Amino acid sequence: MSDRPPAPRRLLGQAMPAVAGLASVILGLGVAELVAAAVAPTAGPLLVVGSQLIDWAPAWAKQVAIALFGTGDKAALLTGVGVVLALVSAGAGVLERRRPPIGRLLIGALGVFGAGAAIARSGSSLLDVIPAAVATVVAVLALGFLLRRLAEPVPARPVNPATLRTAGAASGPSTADAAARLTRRRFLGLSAGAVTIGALSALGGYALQAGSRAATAARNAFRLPTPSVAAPAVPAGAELAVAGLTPVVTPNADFYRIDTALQVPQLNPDDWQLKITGLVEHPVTLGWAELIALPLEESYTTLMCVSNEVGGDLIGTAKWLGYPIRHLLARAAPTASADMVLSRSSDGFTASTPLVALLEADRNAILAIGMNDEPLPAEHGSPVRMVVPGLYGYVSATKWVVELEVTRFADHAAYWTERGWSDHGPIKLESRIDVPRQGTIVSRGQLVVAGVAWHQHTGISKVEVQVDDGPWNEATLATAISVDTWVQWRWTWNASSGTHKLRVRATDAAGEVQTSQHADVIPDGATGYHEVDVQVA
Ligand SMILES: Nc1nc2c(c(=O)[nH]1)N[C@H]1C(S)=C(S)[C@@H](COP(=O)(O)O)O[C@H]1N2
Ligand SMILES: [Mo]
Repeated sequence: MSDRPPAPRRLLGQAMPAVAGLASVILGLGVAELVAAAVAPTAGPLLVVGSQLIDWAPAWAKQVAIALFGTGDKAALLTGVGVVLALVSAGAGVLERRRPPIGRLLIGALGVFGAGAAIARSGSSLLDVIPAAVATVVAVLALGFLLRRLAEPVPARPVNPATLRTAGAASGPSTADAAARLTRRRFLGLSAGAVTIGALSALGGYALQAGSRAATAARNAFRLPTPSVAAPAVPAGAELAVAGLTPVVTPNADFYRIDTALQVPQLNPDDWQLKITGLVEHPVTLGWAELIALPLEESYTTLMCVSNEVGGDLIGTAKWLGYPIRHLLARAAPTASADMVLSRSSDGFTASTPLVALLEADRNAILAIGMNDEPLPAEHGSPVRMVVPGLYGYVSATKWVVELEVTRFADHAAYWTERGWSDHGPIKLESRIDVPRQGTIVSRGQLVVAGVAWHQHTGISKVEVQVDDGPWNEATLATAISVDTWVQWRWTWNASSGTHKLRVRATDAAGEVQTSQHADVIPDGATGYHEVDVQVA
């Protein structure tokens, strides 16, 4: 006779680890939804994986899914993800029981996949990997815990002598059976507990994320209104077509992002309101429906961060769609004593913008709702942000803006001003070399040197390049989109062997020559010449 347990018991022996795998993953995913609600409300692992699969799926697969499931294709996808996940989790339990730590490694692999999906989404931040990481850690620990409970038999309770008499000699298999039953019962109780906690956390987390989901849905459903003033087409000569040179218009996905928001605010446009308060004759309240019905204007503006080092990349250009702030301020009628507008975001950030900069008819200060023909992305301030040509972002470009308080520099300080930065922040004249990159080895002869230069709201008239300590050579300027944008430049260098230093400087349309004086980014922006060292072979 074989000493293998009978078939049903063998099956039970397999089923328990499978239950452990399932219960662990349900607990992990549930807790992750709760964590997501707190740190990254759009990064719950299931939805993230689902939406990435949609993005990654080839077109034919999407066609097949739509043909099979119609408008239920998303639900079918999530069900599919759930079924695959359940099978893998159960498998992980069984494998872990047989060959530890393979099961836990399998769960770890699922976690890496989930984290990868979270970070692959456009506009994602490092915080978005936290839910997947939490799910993985919780599931791995729970699996180890549950399987250990299965491996350690519960000692059978001391036997009641009465039972002993009736049952005869209660030794051998029957005690072992009783112990096994107890062990199983305890294990199943713990697994049920894990599933319950997981399900409740998932429900709670999901409920807490409802606001963010609604905001995302509203943003996705929104179509930008037709501008009443369209931006002129980007001039044919704006793009110099040099490999490695920064494109003149920055795609949203590549646009730098700077803010103090640990978690990107998820505002529902339908609930958005802007209040104009403070030193005004008529306080104004503007709702979303009213804003998008106003005659909106398109314009190209290069936005820049005061923290951009010389040669840095915290700068980008977009086509913005918005409404001139001066018209709204005209409605509010600022009083004569006012000289500043303190804009406030939904998350408490503030920026101090000179009132005149917002009132000037020739400076395109706008409340923007569109960025490069798309509704403003969440991380760039959805649904509404400010864009003011010529001023660093920290004093002008308030994202998720909900209030404009008309006030005086003497009475109020903004977020960064309280932290040592200047209360005024006009952008400084600067230029940058993009090609060749620092430290590259290039070959002798004709070599294209190229980059960008900017002095928003003034424009650039000249760019010059210097090799080592030689003469300044005038570069060819591309056609600027407008004085509010950067401009590309190029210069052809007849490179001779050796190590060389390239240096760039710009002159603006007012005749100011860029200063060579090095200044730190704090308190009001860096200056100095950008230099690149190359080795010519
Ligand atoms: N609400 C809010 N708006 C903000 C900030 C912020 O921290 N919070 N940072 C400002 C700074 S310092 C810059 S440089 C720009 C950057 O805008 P971007 O992230 O869209 O590139 O946003 C500005 N608007
Ligand atoms: Mo900034």
